[in-house]
Amino acid sequence: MAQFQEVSKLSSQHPKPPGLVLQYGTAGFRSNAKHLDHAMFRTGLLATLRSKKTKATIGVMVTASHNPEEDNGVKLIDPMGNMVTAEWEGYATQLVNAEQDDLLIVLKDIIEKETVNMSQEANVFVGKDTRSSSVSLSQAVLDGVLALSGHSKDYGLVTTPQLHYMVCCQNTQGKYGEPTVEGYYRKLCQLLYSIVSLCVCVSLFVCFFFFFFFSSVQHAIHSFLPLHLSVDGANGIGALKLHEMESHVKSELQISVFNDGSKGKLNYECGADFVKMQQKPPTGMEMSPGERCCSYDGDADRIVYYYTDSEGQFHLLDGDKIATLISTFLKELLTQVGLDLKIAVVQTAYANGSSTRYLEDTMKVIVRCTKTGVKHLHHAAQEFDIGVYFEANGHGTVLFSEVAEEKIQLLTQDPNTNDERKRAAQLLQNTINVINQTVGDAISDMLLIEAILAIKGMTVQQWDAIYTDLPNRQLKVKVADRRVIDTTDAERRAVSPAGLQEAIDSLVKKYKLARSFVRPSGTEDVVRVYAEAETQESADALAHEVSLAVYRLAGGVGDEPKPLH
Ligand code: 16G
Ligand code: MG
Repeated sequence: MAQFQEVSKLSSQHPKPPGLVLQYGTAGFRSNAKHLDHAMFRTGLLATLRSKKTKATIGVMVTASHNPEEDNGVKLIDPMGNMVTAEWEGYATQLVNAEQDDLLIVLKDIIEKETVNMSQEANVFVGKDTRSSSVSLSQAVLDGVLALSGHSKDYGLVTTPQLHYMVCCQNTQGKYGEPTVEGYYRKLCQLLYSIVSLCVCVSLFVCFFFFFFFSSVQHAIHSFLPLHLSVDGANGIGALKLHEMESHVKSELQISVFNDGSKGKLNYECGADFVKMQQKPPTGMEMSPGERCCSYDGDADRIVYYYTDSEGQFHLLDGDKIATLISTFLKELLTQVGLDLKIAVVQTAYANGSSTRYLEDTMKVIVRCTKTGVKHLHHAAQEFDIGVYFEANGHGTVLFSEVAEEKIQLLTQDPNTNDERKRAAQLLQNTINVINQTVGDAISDMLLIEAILAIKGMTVQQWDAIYTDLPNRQLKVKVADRRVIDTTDAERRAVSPAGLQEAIDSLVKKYKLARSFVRPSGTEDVVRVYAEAETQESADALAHEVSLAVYRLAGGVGDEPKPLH
C-alpha cells in the first residue's frame, strides 16, 4: 500500500535509536528531548490510527510538564478530551519501541487487532509547550500524521488543558465551546464576569444600606473589583497564556505574572511542583504579607495557592485545600437550590489526613481514594452526580454528570423557582461552564477559586483556616528495581517485598496521628515515601525510618538514607 511506503520513507527521517526502550506511563512518554524524535513521529502515526478507529479528532500534546527544560514528552488525547485508553497506551509503547525494521509489522498488527478502516479520514490536533525542543518534536508528530495521510491542525503554543478543550469542542460539534484559543477565553472569562456581576448585585444590595450610613457605595464596589492575584508562571506556557487572557478580564481580575519566561529557566526553582515539594515560595516572586499567590506547572494543568503571613511564615494551599473549597461551595449551592445530587471528593493516598477527616466528618461528603495519576481520579469521579477530584499536587477538576447538568439547567428556567433558588441555580450553571471538565486546568481552576473567594467574601487566610494540615514529608529511595514494590488498597499498603508493610505498620505506631505509605514512582526511577504525623519532627523521623525499611527490604542502592535532622 502506498501509505505504508510513505511511512517507511518518512520514518527513516525519524529513526529509532537501536535498543532504546520507552514506556507510555501516567504522563505519556517522557525522557530527555534528545531521545524522543522517533517517539513523536510514531505517536503521530498512532494518533492517526486512533482517529480513524474512533472516527473523531484526536489530540497530541508535546510537553514534559514540570520536568526540567532538557526533557520533553508526548501525550495522546481521546475524543472527549480524556486520556487515551489503557489498551492504546499499550499500543503506543509497542509502536515506539519497535526497532526500525519492525515498525511496519507492529503498525499493521495494531491495524488488524483494532480492525482500523484505513480509508477512513483522520484528524489530529497538535499542541506544544514552550521548550525549545518542542518545535522540532511537534513537527515530527505532524510528519507522522502526514505519513498516514491524516489531516492535522497545529495549535502551536497552548497549555495541555487548552488542547484537551479543543479536542472536546471539535468532537461535540461546538456544544462544549468553540475550538479556538479565543473561544476558550470567552467561555471561561464570560463566566467570571457573570459570577462576579452576581456578586456585585449582592454587594450593591448590601451597599444600599451602607449608603445611608457611610455614603460609600462607590468605594465599596471599587474595593471589591478588580480582584488581585500574583501568579508564578513557572517560566512556561501558562505565563504566556495569562498575558493573552489579560485583556479579557482587566476590570474583574488583575494578574501580576512572575516567572513569565522572559529571563528564568522553565520550572527551575519555580512552578507548582517546586512550591509543593519544597513547601516554600518560588524564586523570582514578589510577595507582600497576606497577598494571594499561586503557581502553575510547566504545561499549566496544575495549580497551588499560597501566601506569607505578617511573620513571614509561608502557608501552602494545595490540591486538598482547593478540593475542600470547591466542594464546600458546591454543597452549599446544592442545599440552596434543594437538589439532591450525590457529590463526592476523589483523592489519592497523598491527600493530607486532615483534609480527608474534614471532608468526611465535618462536610459529610463521600470521599474516595484512588491510585496516583489523573486518569484514575477522573474515572472514579465519573461515578457521581458531581465528582470533585484533586491530587494534593494541585492537579484536578470537577465533573458533572449529564443528569446533574440537566437538573441544574431546568431550575434556572423554572418559573416557580424563587429568586434565591434561581440565583443559586444560576451560580451552579455558571460554575459548570467555568470548569474545564476534560482535565485539570490551572487557568480554569484559578478563575473558579477567585470567583468562589469573591462570592463568599473570603480571604486566603480564612480559606486556609478551614482545617490545619498535618505536618508531612516526602522522600525518595533509590533501589535496584522499583518493581519489587507492589501495592494494594489505592497504594496505601505494600504487598511486596515481604515484611515491608509490617515494618511500616510498626513504625507508624510509634507516632501520634501518623500515616505512611510507599509506592514506586511512575515518572522517575525511585520509590516514593510519604509520612505524616502530629509534628514535623515526627513526620520527618517516620519518613526517614520508612525509607530505611525500603532501602533494606527492597534492595536499596547507594548510601543508606540519612536522618533529616
Ligand atoms: C504524573 C501524573 C500525575 C501524578 C504524577 C505522579 C497525569 C497527567 N500526571 O505527572 O497525576 O501525580 O505523575 O508522579 O496523570 P510519580 O508517579 O512520579 O509520583
Ligand atoms: Mg503538568
